[in-house]
Amino acid sequence: MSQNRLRWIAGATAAVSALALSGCTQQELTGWLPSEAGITNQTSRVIGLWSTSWIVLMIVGIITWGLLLWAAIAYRRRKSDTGIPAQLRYNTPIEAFFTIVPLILIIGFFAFTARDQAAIEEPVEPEVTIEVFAKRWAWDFNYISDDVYFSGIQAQEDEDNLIIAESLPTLYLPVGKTTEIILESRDVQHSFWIVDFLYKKDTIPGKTNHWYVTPEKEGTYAGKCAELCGEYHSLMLFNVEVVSQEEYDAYVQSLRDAGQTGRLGPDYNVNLNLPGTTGNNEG
Ligand SMILES: [Cu+2]
Repeated sequence: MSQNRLRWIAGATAAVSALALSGCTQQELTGWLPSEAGITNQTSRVIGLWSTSWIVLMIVGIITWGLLLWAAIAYRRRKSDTGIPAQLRYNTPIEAFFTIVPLILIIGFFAFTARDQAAIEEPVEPEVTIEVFAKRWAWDFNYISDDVYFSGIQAQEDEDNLIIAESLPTLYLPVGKTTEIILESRDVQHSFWIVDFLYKKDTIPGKTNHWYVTPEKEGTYAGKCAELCGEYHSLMLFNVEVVSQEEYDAYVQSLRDAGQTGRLGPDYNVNLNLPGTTGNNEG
């Protein structure tokens, strides 16, 4: 390759990278994830894992596409060629390379994912404990620390099939407080997903799951069921309001004033006749 051409390629590469790196939008910084760093104590960790994985994969992609293109051009059929080209098989160094490099990549992705997952799943002493019961097709929220509850209904639609925002169940969380969310199901398997928190976890009948999170930014966030659970799964929506401690206390007081004290426990579950349960006729 001539010096001139090399210089041209180097120049073009530098120009493209400068362009790509200078004008990073918020979307690009988060790798198009629907969130941003600092919404919870976990979002920057998730965004970091996601974006770094993409950068590594893009580099692998560019090298691979480059090699493909180079092979196609360098070994293209010339006018002087006759017959079929030399038939090659078995190249141990290249085959070993093709096996070992992806293996190293996969082990790397696994290790970093396991590290971040362990950090996110680490139980912490909660300042606020919320118990969530998923049910077809809505949510019940028990504010265990404050002994009040809220019982949701599934999203309602207007004549144009648009969701009526006021009909959605809303979960209130105080900002900056270590929160334990206890996840349970009243019927079938659901998944509790707060989109901007970049995390979801299944609610499984007969099993209790835990999620530890500290919301760090006040705001309204969308939540939904992320496990197909029946006819109105798509209407199993909720909102999350991350609010100041004063607003949270005022909300808790409003539930208390409405008489919603105590807990909507498992006695409201649908599947009461689990194995080992004695029949009703035996009293
Ligand atoms: Cu569901």
